[in-house]
Amino acid sequence: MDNKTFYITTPIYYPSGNPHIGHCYTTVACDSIARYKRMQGYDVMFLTGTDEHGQKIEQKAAEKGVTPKEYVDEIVEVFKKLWSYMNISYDRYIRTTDDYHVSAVQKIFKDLYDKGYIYKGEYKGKYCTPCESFWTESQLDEHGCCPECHRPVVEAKEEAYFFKMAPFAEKIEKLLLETDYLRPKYRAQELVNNFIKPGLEDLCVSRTSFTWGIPVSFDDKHVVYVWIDALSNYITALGYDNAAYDDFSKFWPADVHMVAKDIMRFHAIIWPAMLIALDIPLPKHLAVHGWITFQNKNGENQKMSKSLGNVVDPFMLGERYGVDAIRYHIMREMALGADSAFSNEIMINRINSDLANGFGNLVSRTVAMADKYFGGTLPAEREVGDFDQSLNECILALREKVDVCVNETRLKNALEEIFIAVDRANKYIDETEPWKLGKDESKKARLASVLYNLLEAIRVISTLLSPFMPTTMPKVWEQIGVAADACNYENAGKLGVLPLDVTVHKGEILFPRIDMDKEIDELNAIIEKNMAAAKADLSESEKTDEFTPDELGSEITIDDFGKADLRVALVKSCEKVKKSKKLLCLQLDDGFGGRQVVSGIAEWYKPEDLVGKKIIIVANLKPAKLCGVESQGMILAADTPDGGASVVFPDQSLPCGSKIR
Ligand code: ME8
Repeated sequence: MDNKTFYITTPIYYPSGNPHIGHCYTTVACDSIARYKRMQGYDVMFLTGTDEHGQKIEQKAAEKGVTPKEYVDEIVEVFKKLWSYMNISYDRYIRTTDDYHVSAVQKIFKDLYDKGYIYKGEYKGKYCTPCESFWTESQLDEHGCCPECHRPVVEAKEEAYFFKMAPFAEKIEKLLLETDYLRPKYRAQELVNNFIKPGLEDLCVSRTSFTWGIPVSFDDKHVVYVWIDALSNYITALGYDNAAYDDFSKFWPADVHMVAKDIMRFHAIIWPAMLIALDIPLPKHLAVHGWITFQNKNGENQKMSKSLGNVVDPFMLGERYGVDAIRYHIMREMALGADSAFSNEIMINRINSDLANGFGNLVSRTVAMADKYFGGTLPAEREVGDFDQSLNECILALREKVDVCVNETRLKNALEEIFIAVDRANKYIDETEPWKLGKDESKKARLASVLYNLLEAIRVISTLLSPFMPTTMPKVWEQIGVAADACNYENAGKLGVLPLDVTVHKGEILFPRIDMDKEIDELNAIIEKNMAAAKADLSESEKTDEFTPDELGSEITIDDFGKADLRVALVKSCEKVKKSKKLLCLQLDDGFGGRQVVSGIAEWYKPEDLVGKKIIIVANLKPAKLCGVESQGMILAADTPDGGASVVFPDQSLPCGSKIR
């Protein structure tokens, strides 16, 4: 396998906030593949980095009163610290502010311009500031918002350079539909239908409205706008158009670019178009995974978002459960293509069942029995028996099964295969009942065989697990008495590697069992604290930036709406409803003699916040009793991003009883 190379990349992340478990997913997945390929003997280049230009960074730095570079420098350190904490074995880290990248992007831009693929024009369109993306009217979602993040877009118009997309449409359609570039393949048709069939729009590739970017070398009023800068990282980091590195001919084309679905379009359409224009061979695979969403304590799935304070902090999880358990959980949960909800319950169950009870128990039981019955060193005698063949066949077939899954970037399936073997080995213990063999002096040879088979199974399993959980497996090797260098890829394909008289060493518990109830209470307390802190920390613009509204309700007619009688009313007095933490009782002047309304807003409003204010009520709602108190209608309030309520205050000069239509 000499001279075989393998090049894998993560996206380059925006250092516009601290990294979270979502960033970890792609990075840990790429790291595991990179480690697996190294174990297979490949010469691997694993690239990650940060995408440091753009308006958002410029704005955030200004809010903090620092330069954009100072701002990104600080966050890049947190990314690097996290990658080292998570045991990420990247070979190269690119920052788009690195000089060599800057000058290479300028050359690439000029090259595309000289070839006639970039031209100057004027951009008029819908612009999503958080995503830094222009969209056409037809691409907006059903609410007229950004189709990626569903936040509002603004009209934008400015002189800009454009990258012609039409010349590449046919080739890209073929790439998507007729090759296995895109994984999972089922997303190809959706891309072709949404973007290629309606006619590929030219891409805006420069901006004049901000300065934090790479200047266009021949027109310095413009900075290169996001995607040409960002996507080029995959080749500049190898030395394309620069002298900082000399690895382009060795590693290009990339074997795997891994990204989440939010940036699939850019990697599936724009990146191939750029490469075709530059006459560069296309990468082999684009692996697209879904989003990690967050399941809150009420069991609802929410997008992970800074303003919700629910971004799961990988440092905190690592401290509590160990980095390898976190690595295992995120890879085991996330299937290629599909979203996956991050829930603390699922994570703890997974750690307990697979790692503590499954693999951890297999190792500790086996080592403990070798210690108990043979003082740690197996005797050389052997006796073959029932179930040996079935276990050994399962273990011998494992490496190839895992190879296939890793080659197809299906890491969840790779781990599933490995844990089928773990279960098989645990079942072998139940089948062979070594504790019974241990009581009978005449069964010592059989007992030695059983334990040896188990140790061999553990050796193969732990070798194949080591790219996924690189910290724990060397501890396993220590316990089963095998040298780390014997736990290599070649040996993972055969049995009989351990010496017959192998000596085990009892060690620490690999994955301690977690007390679910205690942990969940503690984690919920941490999340609530984080949510409050996140809310206090965010700037006003960010609070609304990150908010995703609920789905729109189903259509109603004007007559349906007319049934609701909405009126302006004045809060004359207000008090808490006894025996209820949530309810306030409001006495209102509704312009018709007054009424009493009970509202579940006590968590967010004190009575004195409301007295003297005009509000809006649903005046013809059938009266109901809440906590025994009659409510004649309800008051209007909006959901807030943190799950609270915000009362709607109309123009305060409106008379009581004014109808709202
Ligand atoms: O898009 N679930 O950077 P970015 C799963 N700079 N993956 C997630 C995730 C989540 N909740 N959140 C983030 C950019 N990711 C550009 C990329 S590449 C030339 C330029 C991961 O910081 C996922 O891999 O917004 C996603 O594609 C990437 O972070 C986006 O990171």
